[in-house]
Amino acid sequence: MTTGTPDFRDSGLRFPDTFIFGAATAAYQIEGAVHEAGRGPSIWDTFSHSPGNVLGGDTGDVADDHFHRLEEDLDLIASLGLDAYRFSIAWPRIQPSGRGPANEAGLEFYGRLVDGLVARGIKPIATLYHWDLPQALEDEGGWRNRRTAYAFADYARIVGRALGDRVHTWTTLNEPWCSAYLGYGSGEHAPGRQSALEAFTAVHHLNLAHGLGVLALREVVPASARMSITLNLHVVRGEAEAARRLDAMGNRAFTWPLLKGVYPADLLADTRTVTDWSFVCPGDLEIVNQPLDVLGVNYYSTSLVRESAASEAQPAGDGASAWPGTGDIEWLEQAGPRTEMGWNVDPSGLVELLESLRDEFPGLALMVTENGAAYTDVVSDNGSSVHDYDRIDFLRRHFTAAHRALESGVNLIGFFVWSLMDNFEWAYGYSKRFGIVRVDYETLERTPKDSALWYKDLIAGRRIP
Ligand code: IFM
Repeated sequence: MTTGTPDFRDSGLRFPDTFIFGAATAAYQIEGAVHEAGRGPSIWDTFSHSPGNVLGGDTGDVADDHFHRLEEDLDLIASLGLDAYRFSIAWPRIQPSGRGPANEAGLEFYGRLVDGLVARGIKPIATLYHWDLPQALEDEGGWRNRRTAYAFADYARIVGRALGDRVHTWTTLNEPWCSAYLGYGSGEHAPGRQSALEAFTAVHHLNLAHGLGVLALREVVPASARMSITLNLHVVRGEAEAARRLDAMGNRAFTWPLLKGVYPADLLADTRTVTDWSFVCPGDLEIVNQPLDVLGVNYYSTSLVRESAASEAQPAGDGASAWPGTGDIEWLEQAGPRTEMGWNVDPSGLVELLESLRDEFPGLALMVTENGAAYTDVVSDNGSSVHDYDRIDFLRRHFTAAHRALESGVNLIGFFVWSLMDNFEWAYGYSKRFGIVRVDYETLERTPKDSALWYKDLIAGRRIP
């Protein structure tokens, strides 16, 4: 039964003692030290250093300098009382050119991170791929090339062998939608390619990499280790046919092969002028369809769409689009409030998404692996405090939404705030701050914002303050 205020601004709601409260980051967004300890170049190094790709010419060269501030950051994580910390491992730190033997210095860094978490009683949740593909693999075709999926499995095996006894949950990929459609469709993300065919090819090779990665991990990690993938699923509302098409391309292109072992027939039909999906080889879908212990869900906002009467259907051929072949679909302006990203704030979308996953995949454990917001911080005169009321309000509403999902029988086991600290927000560079901890990019000093203190309170009491 759903209770509480209609605007999701509840307080006092209690979460189960076993609920996992965490915060998340990703390697390229925080680590810096891109030329150190044997790390090879990634597609994001190349992309961010190519003029015009990232706002202000920002790069991840220094980022939050987390690589050099590991101990300080571990203490920061512990000071907030987090149950778990979700981080990603940079593939080019482990295999500088994407293949071959492990770079011991890279493994040593993540070993220290994992040990530091365990020593502080914090569960390590490791993502193997959060977009920083070794450039050498992109030079061989990147996710257009099936061999990249096999290289990913080798990489997963190396990392699993080194850290498998201490990592609580393994996430193969973060948001493969972004890797495929923004990386190869619209070109807004690295490697900046713009082709519908390449985007769909990348979708499948990422799905394949997930399956091969899980199989490789299972060879080397203890049976108790949990396997997952994180998807940014789209809550698409509005006209049914337009919503169906976007749901097929954005959501079911991943959930169905991963969880049912098939690509949706409507997706194959919708995209037939671009591809016959013959890059899906016999046996692939059995590999992709591995049992999952938990599905990670990243949620930020909703979309409202309708088919446009005005424009002719855009041929689903090549051209820059994150949603290839959907030029006839209009994305409608939605009611506010909005975050600094321009995304609408709608916690009801999170409930809707979690409930729809509960209904489609009964029993599957779910974890919100990212939720949070970019806002402009109000820093006190002496810099010692940061008042981010908007972010607290955003988080309150989304924790309330998560609680409502729990009440309605969703098997939701955890919630991770994006992000632990301000960081490199991809094509927006450092212009958007998602952190609950402020990073001063001049001094690299960290200051917990009011939202961090609010979250600490929440975790300590297992209830929304
Ligand atoms: O910063 C990103 C993160 O890397 C992936 N999910 C969305 C976040 C905010 O845009």
